Amino acid sequence: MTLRKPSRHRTLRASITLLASIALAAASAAAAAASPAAAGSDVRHACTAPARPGVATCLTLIRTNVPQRTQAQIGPDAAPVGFGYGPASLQSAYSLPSSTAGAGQTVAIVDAFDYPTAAADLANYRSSWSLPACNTSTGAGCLTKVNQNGAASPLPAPSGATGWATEEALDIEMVSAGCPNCKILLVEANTPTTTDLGTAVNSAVSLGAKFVSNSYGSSESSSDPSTDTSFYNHPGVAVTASAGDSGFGVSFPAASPHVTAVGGTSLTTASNSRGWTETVWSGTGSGCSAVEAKPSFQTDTGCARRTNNDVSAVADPNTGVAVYDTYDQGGWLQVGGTSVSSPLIASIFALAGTPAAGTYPNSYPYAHTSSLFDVTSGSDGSCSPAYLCTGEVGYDGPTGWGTPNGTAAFTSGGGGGNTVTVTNPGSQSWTVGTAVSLQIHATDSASGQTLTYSATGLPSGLAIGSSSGLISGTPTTASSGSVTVTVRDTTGASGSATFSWSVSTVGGGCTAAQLLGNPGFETGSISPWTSTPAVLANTSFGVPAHSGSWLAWLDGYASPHTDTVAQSVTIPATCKNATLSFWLDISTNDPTTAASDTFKIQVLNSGGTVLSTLGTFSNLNSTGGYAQHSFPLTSFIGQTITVKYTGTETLSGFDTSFFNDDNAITVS
Ligand SMILES: [Ca+2]
Ligand SMILES: [Ca+2]
Repeated sequence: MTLRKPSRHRTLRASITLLASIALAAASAAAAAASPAAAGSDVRHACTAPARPGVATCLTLIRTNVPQRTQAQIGPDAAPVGFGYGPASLQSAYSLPSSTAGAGQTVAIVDAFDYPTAAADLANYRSSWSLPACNTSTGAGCLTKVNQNGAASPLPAPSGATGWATEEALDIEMVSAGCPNCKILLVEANTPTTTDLGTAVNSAVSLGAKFVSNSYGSSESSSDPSTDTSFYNHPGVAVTASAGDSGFGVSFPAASPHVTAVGGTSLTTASNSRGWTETVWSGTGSGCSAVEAKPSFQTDTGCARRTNNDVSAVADPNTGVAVYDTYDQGGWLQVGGTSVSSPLIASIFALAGTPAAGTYPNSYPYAHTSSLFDVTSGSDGSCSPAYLCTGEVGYDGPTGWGTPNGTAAFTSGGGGGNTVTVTNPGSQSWTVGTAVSLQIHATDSASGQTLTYSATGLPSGLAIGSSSGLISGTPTTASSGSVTVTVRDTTGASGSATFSWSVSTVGGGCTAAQLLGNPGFETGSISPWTSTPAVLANTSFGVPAHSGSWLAWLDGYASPHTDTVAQSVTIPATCKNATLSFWLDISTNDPTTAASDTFKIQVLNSGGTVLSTLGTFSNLNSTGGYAQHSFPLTSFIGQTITVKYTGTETLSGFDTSFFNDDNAITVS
């Protein structure tokens, strides 16, 4: 007998765990080794000085192959053509309520040095794109400039040839594009040191801004956590920061667990219902922080510390935006970099409304993941695990949970986005003194959620495992009532199921027994089970048994395949209780978006007709090890039945193995 199945794929947790543990080192190494700001062809950095310890650089990239034009060359009050996206395109791409929302809100922009022509350039940007002019009675669309201490004077020295004026032009114009009704507070730090920029952030918050954008960064440092505490920890304020323009690697302050880390995409028009499509911009920063703690709302498993990013928006200079800067540029120019996406996201937070006091708005998108456009392709480098640098379904490093689809993902009120579904196990009838084992099953519409189980109305002697969902124990007294199981995810979304549960003192009607033969496959042969070929397996294959060394291994071929294993029993008519239980380990690398591969538990009569499907598990139910499941067979007392497990694999290139062991049909 040939037992080994060399062609079979093995999605084994041992190797996954190993990858996760080396990922941190790999991510840190990659960040450290990231080449200094490779801007690519036809692009140059607006800020000429690169970041160095304690000094940030701005994150704007200027297209050098798009000739700059004065407003006079384009025509008075005319919108520029050929310089990248303007407000209408950005509002369309992200479904923004820009014309109706944002009144009364102030978005602060923190940058270094003075931008002397800021007010005039902004007025020209707004008029050429037909945005309303500054309303001096309401402040809508108006610019206020202050120094890093929040005072109107003295302003810092003009930016000169440092390039920061272009950064400031981009920032205030992106706020205008996203939120034309917002007031804009430009806080100008004396220099781009961490301390000066951080002081400017604190002044912005002191002046009442609930939205603060930071389009700058530097590489991580061991002092970042204390810098974060001093300058970037502002509950009730949406603080955003650019993820960086040097590809895979983490930038500060984007790495702060209190800041919304904003990644970058390539944005192009498309003939789909949205009219737009996005991929990861290859230049965006992302990855696993070397020093910052993981915020509670992040549940990705490939990074033990803060993962960047949270959300994203357009940043690719090749799909960049039009900016007007007459101070150190030639008027209209096309720019990119994550300096585009940070102020844009800050303006969308402003459209969404004032953040709730005491909350960290960077957690909001995690509670509303379905209100973002998921970006699923492209990458910003090489890394492991791949999601830290690769666009994937659901959360990924470069784009976070995705790009804005309206403002819902930027509002407080956790739980609005996810749906938790609890499978109702049906009415339960048990007897005093008989051990109970009932697994509650639940699924979440969002991936990567940790579920917490609780129950009310359980008979005395029983309890539910808060992380396992297994109701176990031994009932101590007769009772009858209803049980409600509630399952909650990390965003606060919850679902519940209510079912009746009776405990009787009536003893068994037949001799207590276990009816299945070879229940744990330890005879080393399949009999008296029947199965499709190559289901009997041994731990020497590298697959796990629940006990002993033998098990049933269904599927795991990474191609469409069906395996079955079945056994017939007769449940004596004199019995009052009959329960099927078994252990199941679901090992999978399928996408977590659909129940692609399934394990079905059915009862058939002796003629082969399905009498009942007791339950179905799928790749979505993988718990990282064996879990016990049980189903009542009370309605089949007195019958000869076949219990049949069917494992069905539907995807090519992804494999799911269903490991089954230690089956039992107990009667009494
Ligand atoms: Ca994604
Ligand atoms: Ca076994």
